[in-house]
Amino acid sequence: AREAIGPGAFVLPGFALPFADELLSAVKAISQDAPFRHLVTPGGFTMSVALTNCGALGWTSDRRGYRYSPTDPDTGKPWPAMPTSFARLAREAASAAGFDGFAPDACLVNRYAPGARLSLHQDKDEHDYGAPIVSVSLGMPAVFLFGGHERGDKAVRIPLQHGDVVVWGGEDRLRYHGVLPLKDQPHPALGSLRINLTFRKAG
Ligand code: MD5
Ligand code: FE
Repeated sequence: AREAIGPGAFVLPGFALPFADELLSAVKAISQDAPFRHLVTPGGFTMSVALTNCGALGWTSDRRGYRYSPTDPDTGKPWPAMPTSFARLAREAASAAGFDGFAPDACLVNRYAPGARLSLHQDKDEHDYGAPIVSVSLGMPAVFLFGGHERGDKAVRIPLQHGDVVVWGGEDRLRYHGVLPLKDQPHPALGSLRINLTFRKAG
């Protein structure tokens, strides 16, 4: 099933469910190599969401700005490789939403504890806005905010469950979006956590 939430934005309910256990064990291995951390924004705020990455490029932030980096600034090592199962799932989801040939080079792994939130923002640090973004939700449910092209545009609330996949591209690629503060609704697979994988073509 595929539900349009914009001209180039689609929810694929449960698309990742068959792969959820495999995805979560891979996330555990990734975070042993590249631990989750709370990044500081250029404005000096510490993010409530904890982040790590896998793939050739990883997103990072500090007082100097936001950027993609081939290495983990905490360890100086390359980010863990993107598991082939991740890249395959992202490509298949993109294709199911009408974007063929998606080849992500970055996977951001966001970890939410109860109360963590992501305020409205645009994803603008990638080179090529022609490629879509694929997002996979695991663990606790969340409410995703899907806004417009201006920060003040009205945002619609989209509930996301364990296993749901969202794909954004085309004219929806640069819409403002965010995540409401997470409620504590423990999930059998992950307890009081939510993990979100976002696949991008960053380079
Ligand atoms: C999350 N993550 O649930 C969200 C969902 C992020 C981020 O926003 O930047 O890590 S991914 C949502 C997304 C990505 C790109 C474009 C749009 C939404 N959009 O146009 O709405 O952790
Ligand atoms: Fe984002």
